[in-house]
Amino acid sequence: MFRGDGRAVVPISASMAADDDKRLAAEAAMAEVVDGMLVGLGTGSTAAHAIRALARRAGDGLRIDCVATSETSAALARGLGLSVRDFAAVASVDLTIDGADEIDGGCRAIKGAGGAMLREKCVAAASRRMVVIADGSKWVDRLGGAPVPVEVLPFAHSFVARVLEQRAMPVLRMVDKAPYLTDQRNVVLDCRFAGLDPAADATWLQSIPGVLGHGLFLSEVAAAYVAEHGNVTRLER
Ligand code: ABF
Repeated sequence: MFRGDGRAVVPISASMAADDDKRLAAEAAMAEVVDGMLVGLGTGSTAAHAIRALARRAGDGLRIDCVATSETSAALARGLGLSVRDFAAVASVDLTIDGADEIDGGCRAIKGAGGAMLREKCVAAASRRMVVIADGSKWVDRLGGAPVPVEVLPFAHSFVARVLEQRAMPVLRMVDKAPYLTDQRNVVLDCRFAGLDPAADATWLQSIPGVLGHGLFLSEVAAAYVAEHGNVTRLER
């Protein structure tokens, strides 16, 4: 394509635009980071932008400590020079910045496409404030278009799958032709609900023996920074 002045116009691919929006959302959330904070690091590509932004600020003198929601994020953070503490030795976190698969206008989210939802929920629950960062494709009117990831004890996998079939279609997450294993060595059943009732289904999931975690975050998220076509919208709970 050429513009009127004859200069070539290279169309930006949708994925490049989405990644720019992810980076923009991550940068916007940096406004909430204060010197001396213990910061929870999320998991996924959007959270990775936040980790890189935090590392740049730490390099410029920002004094923060971190805890991570996955081994992957811990490795990325340490590789960038951030101090990452063992969450097992931490009672509370000042601010957690994490991604999401879906976020609605009331700051309720579906998370876990990255498989880290159990640790993410523990860190989110321990956080004084938890914010989501996302590109515009994650902002929905109603949760449930995305599957709800459920972390399941391998010992109980078949039993839990049978129970989940009462309300959802559970699919065992696979990678390289083998069951995907979380950092805790559990399996993940991605559950598509025909008509998700977030509150009722979260309670139901938690009641099933063998379910160790799920991706419905209905009360943890205080705010969200959603970037779309270069513009950031801040959602407040
Ligand atoms: C993690 O990041 C998960 O909870 C969520 O599913 C995922 C989103 O990944 P991405 O930012 O790469 O879209 O927080």
